Amino acid sequence: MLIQPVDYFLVAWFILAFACTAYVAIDQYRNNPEPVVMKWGFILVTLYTGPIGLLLYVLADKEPRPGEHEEFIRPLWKQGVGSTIHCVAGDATGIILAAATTAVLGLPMWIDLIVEYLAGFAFGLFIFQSLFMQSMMGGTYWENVRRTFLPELISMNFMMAGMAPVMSFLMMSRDMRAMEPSQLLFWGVMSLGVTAGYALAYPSNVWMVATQLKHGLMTERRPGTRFAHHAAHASHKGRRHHVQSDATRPQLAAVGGVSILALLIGMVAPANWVNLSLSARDVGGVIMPAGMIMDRNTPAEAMRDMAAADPNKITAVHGLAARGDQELPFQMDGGVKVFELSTSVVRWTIPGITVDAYAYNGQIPGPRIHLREGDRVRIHVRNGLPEETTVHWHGLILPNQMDGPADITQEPIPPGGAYVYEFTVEQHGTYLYHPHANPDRTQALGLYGALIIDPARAADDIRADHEYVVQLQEWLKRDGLTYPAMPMDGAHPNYFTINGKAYPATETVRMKVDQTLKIRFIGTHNAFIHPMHVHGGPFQIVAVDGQTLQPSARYLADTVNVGPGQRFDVLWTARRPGKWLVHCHIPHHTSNNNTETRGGGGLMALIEVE
Ligand SMILES: [Cu+2]
Repeated sequence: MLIQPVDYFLVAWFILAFACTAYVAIDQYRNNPEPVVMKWGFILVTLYTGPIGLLLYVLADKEPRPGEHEEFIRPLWKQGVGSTIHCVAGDATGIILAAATTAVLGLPMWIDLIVEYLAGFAFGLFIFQSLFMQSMMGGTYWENVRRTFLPELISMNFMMAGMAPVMSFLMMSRDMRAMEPSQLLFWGVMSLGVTAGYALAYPSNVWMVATQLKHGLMTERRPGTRFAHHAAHASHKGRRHHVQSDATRPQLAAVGGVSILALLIGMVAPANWVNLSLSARDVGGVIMPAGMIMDRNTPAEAMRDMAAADPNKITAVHGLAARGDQELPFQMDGGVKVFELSTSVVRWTIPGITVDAYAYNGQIPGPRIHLREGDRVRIHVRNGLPEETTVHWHGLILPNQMDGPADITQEPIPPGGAYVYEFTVEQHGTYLYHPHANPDRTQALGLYGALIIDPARAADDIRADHEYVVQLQEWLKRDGLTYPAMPMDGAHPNYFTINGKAYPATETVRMKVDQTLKIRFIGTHNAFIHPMHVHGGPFQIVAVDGQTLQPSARYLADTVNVGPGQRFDVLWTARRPGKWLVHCHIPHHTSNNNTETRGGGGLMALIEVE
């Protein structure tokens, strides 16, 4: 699926590459007196490098006018082009086939590189070089394998020295779809790698042609073919002759030695920066947030943890009108309240932007579970996420196996799996539920909801004329993708929501002078302590973490620090008419990606008092 700008570029690039390849193929066979092996060399290299291959063909090999091919291809730089072409055609084909195979097999990147080198070398030596040399110099196939071993080694070393770092850095960079042969990005990296390999191998090929270790382009005018009658005009009739190279041993040792050095640097140096022990299967084509610190020790699990929610897994799209925190209906089963919760990936409007979120019952926040002290409840949880989950009932006294911590009190619920939680509600007050399987990622992507428990005794109820549940969340939306926001480099949030909406889309509480409002602040978010502030005079803090404070312990304040997992029930009285703000006092959290709309953004809502 096309989910990043580079994807559109790659589609255009490959269309162009196929068009260039078609042109080179047709022109080579129709109009150009090259031997077959060389024709195929240009066709393959054009397939891998698109317009660059076409350029090389037209400038160095395409016969400009009938009968001029022999003269046209004679300059050393063109012979160098041809020599590099038939090296790269074989080497790159071997490397690309090996890369696709090792990716599918799930081998680590460093083994990939070694297999690719061997495959590229074998392909180049046994197919392109030897066949080419045989067609040019005659002799047996194995004589030519022996004769071409050293030139092939030098050329392949430089080729891989250019291609290996391109593959290592780009495959193990932010967008790891580059490791998946099923993705266009993989083929884009291969194309860029072949181009880099060609550029690095070219100078050594020019030298090898100059010293007659290799030959580059040729003209083949077989009698009976359409090119034959031009042969008479050509001043140079073919080059089928055996030449002894004039390269000296010290020269060969120096060039060979430098090629080996370049190869080692190209293969090994990237390991200083990227983790070459990972395989395509380990990282699964995930995309990392920009600016995230990834080093040579970053494990695949850490990458998967920080990766963007996969837009391909979205099952529903919700517009601005959709609201979360809807009270969850239940069915009675012999005195047990039975609830249904299911997780899935949805696209949710904040607004202004959408986030690709993990949701309970398709809502952000998840549906409100409204219970009564003494209730027996059963909650069926179905997991529609592409990863494991569990549910933790934050703050509740319940049997240990109902508590939710994955791998501690229960097996995590696998994708497609289910689990049943059942317990008796012994408390009352403001609570929350959230996943306890990798909450670092899954809660940050939207899995949380309010648990509101009414007291059994009316005397325990602290009533107000209006009630407002405030669930906080931090989001990181960048490059069209939603990453789980985390308090770490590259993962800091840039959007903030109250009940799944950022100001000015947050709801407005409407009340009259002298009426009271009970705000239940819930720390459903993961990273920050949000100092939640109400304008228009102080509120009274009446309950903390679901525990009602004794009247003597209640106190007035106008700002309360709401950390992850904390709850504060506060009573606020409308003293004066007007528009009074509820907002976080970290001003960055009242902006939407550093912009303000109608006086703010993010963690901000209005109380309108008449
Ligand atoms: Cu804040």
